[in-house]
Amino acid sequence: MYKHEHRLTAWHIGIAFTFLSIGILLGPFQTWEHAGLNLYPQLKAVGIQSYYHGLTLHGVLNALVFTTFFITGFFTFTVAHSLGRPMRFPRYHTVSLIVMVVGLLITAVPLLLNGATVLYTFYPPLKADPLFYIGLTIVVIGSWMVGWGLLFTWGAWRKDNPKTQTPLIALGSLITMVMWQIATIGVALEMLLLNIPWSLGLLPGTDPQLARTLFWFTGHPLVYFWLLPVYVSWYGMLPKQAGGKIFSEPLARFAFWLFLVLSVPIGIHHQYVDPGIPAGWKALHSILTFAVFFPSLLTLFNVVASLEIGGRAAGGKGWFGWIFKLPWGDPSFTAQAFAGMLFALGGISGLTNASYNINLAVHNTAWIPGHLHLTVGTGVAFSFMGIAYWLVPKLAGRELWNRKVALAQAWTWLIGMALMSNGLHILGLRYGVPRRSALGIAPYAAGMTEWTPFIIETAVGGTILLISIVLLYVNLVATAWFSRRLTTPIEMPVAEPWDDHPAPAWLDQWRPWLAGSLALVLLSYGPVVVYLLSRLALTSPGFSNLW
Ligand code: CU1
Repeated sequence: MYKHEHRLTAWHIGIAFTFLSIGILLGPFQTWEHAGLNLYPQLKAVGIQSYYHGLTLHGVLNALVFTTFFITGFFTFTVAHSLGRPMRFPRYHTVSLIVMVVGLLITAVPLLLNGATVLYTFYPPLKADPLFYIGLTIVVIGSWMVGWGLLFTWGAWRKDNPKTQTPLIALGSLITMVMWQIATIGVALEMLLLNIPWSLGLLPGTDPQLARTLFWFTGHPLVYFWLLPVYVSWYGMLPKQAGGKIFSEPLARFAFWLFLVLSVPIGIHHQYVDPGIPAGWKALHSILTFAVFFPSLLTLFNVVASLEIGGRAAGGKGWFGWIFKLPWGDPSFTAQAFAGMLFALGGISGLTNASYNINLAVHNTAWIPGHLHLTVGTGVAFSFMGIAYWLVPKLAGRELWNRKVALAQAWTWLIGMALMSNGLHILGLRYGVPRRSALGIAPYAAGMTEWTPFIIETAVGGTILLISIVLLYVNLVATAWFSRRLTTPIEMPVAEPWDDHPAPAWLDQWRPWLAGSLALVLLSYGPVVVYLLSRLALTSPGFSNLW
């Protein structure tokens, strides 16, 4: 059953982890550089030309390539299994995968050759080779195609099941892909109207303010594109893995719909210090950002309550005793539970970032990478690793190679990331240490002895994370090719609702939520984009490879 879907998922996820291996291994070198151990001259032997070249590969491969390929693969799996039917157009999904791979290969050429050292946000006036922008655009188009294919499949299912409520796992997956369609309008416009013609020499210059605004139109909901697949797992699968049930399934559905409505119209919280955006719009996006914290709190409450059901079913007593009864010997559960714990802290630092005035203290400081390593680097990536601990064995038809190695990987990620992000948060908040920078060679960093303990903490964390990365890859490679064949097949874990109150009908209707989403996008961005277009100035030259 689902042979084609499983093969597609295996390719998506295999490509995701392959490219992640390059990006993730470059991370620890940055922390060592800050601590005075500059290995970038040695990295030239493998083609990494500079700190910034390595930093760009780290960001693009981890945050853009790994996430996108993992998500499209994971959702091909979840939608097929949750709806209980194969893809409506199987060959079309092969074509979508090929489109994504072609885009990735086009992106990879300038990226690996130091022709696109513009970091993963590719802020103009930093200017990359046109192939970088063209390739990334094609990857996004391929991801749209996957999303359309999933919707076609759902449409066929709906026709056969007109009265049935869409299963939660399929619904969460589909809402994520629809949100992604809306979210990527911004970066599509940035690429097609500004970056691509500009890098081809067809425009006299670019307008960085407009480009950045279009980027963050996509750049903020991008974090929900990363996160919602994790929520699909935390709501739909993790309670089952913990022996529990979903505390409130209707509440889970409600949270997904709220994310559809609130993910996009808040991107300007990344632009509080941009001079070209009127203050009132910054305030509106700030308020809406606090609104999107609401479904995150619902999720925290609902997921923890669902796990508590499992802990109590296993005999856990008292306020906290149930926690110890959770399946801490299962690496898939443990990685995702740890990811959730660190992610909660990342949510709190996210509230700090979202606060208009407090943001000024941490903007462009090391606090920000501290925050994003707790969110995308842990809440998301660590959860994807946890999912891989059951999904890769399932797809390979082999047992997880070594459960203890996987548990050691989870513990080292927890400890390494706690140290590294703590160091970065303090460096940014207390000392204003800038983000993105090669601190080891920065003249202003010389003699800053107060920074030293936290820079060392960061480097120790980075080194522990390196150990974790090695443990992860040894296990995944061994599981995929060398481990023992499965004797009993692995099924996708599907959590049942705790009580059998069905979700109300308004939680299974697309129209009101889509209308709300589009209305808020128009309200929050329409006037800003019109304002920026009325002042369009294609005057900025491009800067490339200054390092
Ligand atoms: Cu954001």
